[in-house]
Amino acid sequence: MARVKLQITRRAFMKSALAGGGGLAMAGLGAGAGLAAPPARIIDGEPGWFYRGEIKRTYNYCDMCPWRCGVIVESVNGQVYKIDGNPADPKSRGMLCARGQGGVSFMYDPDRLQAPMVRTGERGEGKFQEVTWTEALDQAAEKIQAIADEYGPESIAIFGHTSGDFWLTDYFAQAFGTPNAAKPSASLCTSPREEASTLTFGLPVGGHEPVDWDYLKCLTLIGSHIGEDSRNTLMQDYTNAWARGAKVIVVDPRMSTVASKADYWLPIKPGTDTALLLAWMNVIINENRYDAEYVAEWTEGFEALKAHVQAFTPEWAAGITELPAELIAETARVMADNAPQAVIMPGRHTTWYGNDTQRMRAEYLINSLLGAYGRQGGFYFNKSPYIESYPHPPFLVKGTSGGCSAGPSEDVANAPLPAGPTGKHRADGVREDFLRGATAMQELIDPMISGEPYPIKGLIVYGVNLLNSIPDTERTKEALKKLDFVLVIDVLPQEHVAWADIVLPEATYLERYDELWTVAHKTPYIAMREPAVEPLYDTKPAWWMARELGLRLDMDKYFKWQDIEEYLNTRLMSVGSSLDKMREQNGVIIQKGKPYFEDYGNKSPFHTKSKKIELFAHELELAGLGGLPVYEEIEQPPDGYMRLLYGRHPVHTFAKTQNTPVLHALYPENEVWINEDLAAAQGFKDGDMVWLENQDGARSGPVRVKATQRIRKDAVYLVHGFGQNAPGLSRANGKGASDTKLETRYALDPISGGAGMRVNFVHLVKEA
Ligand code: MGD
Ligand code: MGD
Ligand code: SF4
Repeated sequence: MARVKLQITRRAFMKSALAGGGGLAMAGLGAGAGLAAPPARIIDGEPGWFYRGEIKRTYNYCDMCPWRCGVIVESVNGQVYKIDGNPADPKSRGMLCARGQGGVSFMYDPDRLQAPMVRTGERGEGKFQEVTWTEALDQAAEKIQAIADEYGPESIAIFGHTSGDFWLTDYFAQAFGTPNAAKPSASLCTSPREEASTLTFGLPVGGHEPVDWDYLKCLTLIGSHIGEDSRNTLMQDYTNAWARGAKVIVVDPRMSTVASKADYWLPIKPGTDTALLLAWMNVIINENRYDAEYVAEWTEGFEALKAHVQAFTPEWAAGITELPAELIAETARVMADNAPQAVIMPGRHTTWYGNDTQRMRAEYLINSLLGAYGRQGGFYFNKSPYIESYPHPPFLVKGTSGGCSAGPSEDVANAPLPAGPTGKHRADGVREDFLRGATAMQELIDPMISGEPYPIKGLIVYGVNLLNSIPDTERTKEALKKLDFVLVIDVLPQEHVAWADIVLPEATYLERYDELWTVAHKTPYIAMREPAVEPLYDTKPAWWMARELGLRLDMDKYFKWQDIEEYLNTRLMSVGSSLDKMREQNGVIIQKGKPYFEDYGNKSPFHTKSKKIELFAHELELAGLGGLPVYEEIEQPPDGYMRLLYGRHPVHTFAKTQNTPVLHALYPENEVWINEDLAAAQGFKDGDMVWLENQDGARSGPVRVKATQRIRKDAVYLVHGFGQNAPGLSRANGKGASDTKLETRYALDPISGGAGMRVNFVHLVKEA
């Protein structure tokens, strides 16, 4: 009884604490260069910004991370002062996380790129000279054209991320005719979960994990670290469910923030999750705890699955996962007792060990046994909003860039499938090994070096942190040296910018219009982005750059629109709206969804061949990859080494916000988490400065030791995005250690093409 009381008290405390934290964040980080705006009339002897002139409010969607919450931006006299969550937007509901608030500071970062530049020194030296936009675009177009004439359009690769990437990675790439467009948010992030979902349900997960939070009773997180992964509405939904008393099971080798609030923390041996998942299925099936009616009506392959899991008992899994067999059985029962309002939430960053699609399928099979899909409190079916593309002639190739965001890239025409150098597609348009729905970014590097199976000679990098996001950075540098042409479009002098031939500085999301943000959701919706102020310095938006390049490359027929407002208004006309009407409707258009089975009448919501959930994946079986998930042992750390794990920090996004003044002030450098007893045995203590060295001799640091009992002895943990080597980033340069630089190898998932990066081992070296 005492335990229950304590739990309720703690939940109530957490709810108010989190609400308080949100309130603080909302009040605190908005004014000037993103610093606190005290609620006083006079600030530093001057009237508060809100008295200095008329407050202009504009609609936008946040670009500080890929979640893209709807925001309202307040500016006075051409200066942005404040960003608030848009209450009408389903992904912010009037709130923001710290990074969203930090957008003002991101925009006013004095280190920003300010004018187009051409290289004057060697690649990598970072020596440039400023030029006019006309000179930069003319030279870039000339180079691109020359490469395409000699080697074909496919010899230009385009890497893109952040929300303006649509213009380059999707629109420009498909119109130009290169299949070699890729986003890190696919093969370095979500591709296993998307591929597994497509194989099992015929449907992708989409950008927003469709957990029906309001009615949820039991949440299981496999590695997802909500709270450190600080996606705004996800944290709101989690907090509400938790405060309501939903059970929480967290599986993580590290006691993450969310694990510290969970009912069950399973400190699993890294890389053994599939064994745990198989054992959970064993318990759920053998104890008849599955939803037999649902399984009979909506799934295919149950008998094969039942036979398959017989050997995978909790005792078998205990020996592999280093978790007690009773705990494995008990947590399976907790899930089943709460079904169908019980879900294993698909993680987002799912490229871990190279066998990741099978692990994700195992998660989906459990959710299916519990009858969670299409049921209130389980998973809803998300639906994309209806809106027409801007009319254009058919593109030369179909998009293959993928990515975790169901956004602008849905807007692609039905063009023939390309044959990329990763050999994904047969000439008849059938996916060769049906594997790898999206082009794998890391696999496009080899053809840049070897020229096989055909050469890639030019690279356009839009909003991708090339030397901080792709493993094996030395290989990337080798490729950069070999290329005939490198064009970088960015807002900051990130490390890779020094390797460009031409640098085009973009205006930030607060200074530009952009493609509409179309979101597959329980309530499908469309959000708009408009500039709050004129672009700072000599910067321009991506849509303008893509169009200017297109016009110079004889692609006029794809760029008939004269400006972005015409483009957007034409699209919006198809849903009876316009930019003006959207402004009157709080910046969003919300449509009706079809979340549950009853919304489909006699039709099946699943898009597999059988129109059912395919527990047994025939396609995988035919390809020799196994119709049902199996546990595969992975390499263990050599003596004296620990596995390198990594993840997020609540106030930073990847490697792009470390230089943002207010976010830098909150968390200026990362730490290496190591088990306290192990650290002591190795002669290290909390606060020591060390270097990390991996199995191949790559080093990063110095970084501070965080000696803690909250992590297993076989792993260390770093927040991703630090340890940068970019002198132009005056705050971030040289702070902490880089997980990426220690990831000299990765394990390729044969099904999704995802690059598992948790296959590197490090040891601590005293700072010299
Ligand atoms: P992961 O990187 O998959 O994160 O966020 P998630 O999908 O939640 O998981 C990190 C967790 O996995 C860590 O707690 C780590 O200890 C644990 N882990 C490591 N190895 C294993 C293992 O073998 N088994 C298990 N069970 N757990 C393991 C990523 C997500 O975050 C993504 S993809 C994006 S795009 C967003 N990025 C982002 C950001 O940059 N900053 C912030 N603040 N939030 C973000 N939210 C999103
Ligand atoms: P960021 O560091 O956010 O990561 O990969 P990236 O998207 O490459 O880099 C964004 C880049 O865009 C930066 O160079 C930034 O300056 C620039 N930028 C920001 N705003 C704008 C803009 O408005 N316009 C333009 N043109 N540029 C802009 C993320 C990817 O990384 C993902 S999604 C995941 S989940 C993986 N995470 C991950 C990890 O956790 N560890 C390691 N080692 N590698 C990882 N790779 C993947
Ligand atoms: Fe911006 Fe935070 Fe929302 Fe991401 S979760 S879009 S950083 S407010």
